[in-house]
Amino acid sequence: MEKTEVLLKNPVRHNRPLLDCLNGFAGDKIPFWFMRQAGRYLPEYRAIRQKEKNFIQLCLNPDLASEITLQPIRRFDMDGAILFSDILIVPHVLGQRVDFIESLGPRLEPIRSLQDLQRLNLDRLADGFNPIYQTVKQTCEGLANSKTMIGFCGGIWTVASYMIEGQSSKNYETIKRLCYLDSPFITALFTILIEASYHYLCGQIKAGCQVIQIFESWAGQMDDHNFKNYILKPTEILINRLKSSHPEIPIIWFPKNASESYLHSGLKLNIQAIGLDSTVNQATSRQLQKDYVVQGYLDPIYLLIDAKTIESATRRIIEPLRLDSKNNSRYIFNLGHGILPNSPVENVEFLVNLLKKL
Ligand code: 1CP
Repeated sequence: MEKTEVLLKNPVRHNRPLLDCLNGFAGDKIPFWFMRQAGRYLPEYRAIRQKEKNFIQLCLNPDLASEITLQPIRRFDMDGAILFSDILIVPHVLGQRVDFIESLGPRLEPIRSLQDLQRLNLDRLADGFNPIYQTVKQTCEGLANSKTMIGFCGGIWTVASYMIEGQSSKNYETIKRLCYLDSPFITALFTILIEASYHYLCGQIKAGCQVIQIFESWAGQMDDHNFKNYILKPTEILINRLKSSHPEIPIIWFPKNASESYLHSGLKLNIQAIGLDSTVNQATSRQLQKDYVVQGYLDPIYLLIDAKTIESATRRIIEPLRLDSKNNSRYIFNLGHGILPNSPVENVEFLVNLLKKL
């Protein structure tokens, strides 16, 4: 049994390989799960989606959402189940209008001024998130003892970018302008989002989540100065609050396309693991592994190709990471981003069988 310095204070072995790895206990297999492991590539997901066409309503339906969370586990037996929900549930519950439009993605009524912030209301959180907590409870009831229940929220910057831009953005013009001008509106919006995300994560933990992942999907957008001020700082506040109330819960932070900026920032977040995207270079991933468990980072495009190509790419990623420089197991396999909807199920199955053998 190996212990490492990223350990939480008094870690306990739970015989859940994913959770144990995050707590510094070695196992004989590489734990794995996939971002967007529940979703449109699965026929059983598409069948449920036919019944509930409104994506937000789907996320707020505990029977359907817990069923969807469990679908990939039943089929592939991953080590972690990630709550089926979305990062944009937070603005929805705060009172912003959010619609998911088929083939277009999310559309939000933009919030861009202090006055617009009056449309948001923190009092709605207690009731608004309840169906999601119920989903967590129901999912945990259906999970084997060896599995780890993963809760999540979006990073403050990433969620704010959708709230301000109103949709997926090409160049983040509006939010960047506001940040570069040090707008008091940004400070006020971030304060609300930190508060809402903190309460949301605490509720997920109370309902049964054992690990939290923070998805900072649009982290790779800023220069060093702004990365520090507008991405790292709000993340640090959220993480420190969560750590002071829930020191035992490991946190995985996924700063997409920004692990190098993080490495060179001089700041260290109180996290146990860092999620790596597909562009990270091997030297960076090895360097980060000195301080954290690393998770990642097969490019999901490989799953669109064939078994032979998947196998060689997977082995290439795993080999340098499966043991760190001190021979400890500090590695969780994942993709570098979410599974794509057109991934053939048999390719996912091939990857899973390969991972179970390695
Ligand atoms: O059925 C459908 O058409 C909906 C597709 C879908 C799904 C399955 C969306 C819309 N969200 C989700 C689920 C989801 N989203 C999960 C569930 C758990 C899992 O299996 O992993 C999680 C964790 C998310 C998180 C999420 N939503 C992120 C962060 C991770 C990432 O992919 O970078 C982001 C950026 C979103 C926004 C979002 N949700 C959905 C869409 C189409 C988008 C926009 C993506 C973009 O801007 O490009």
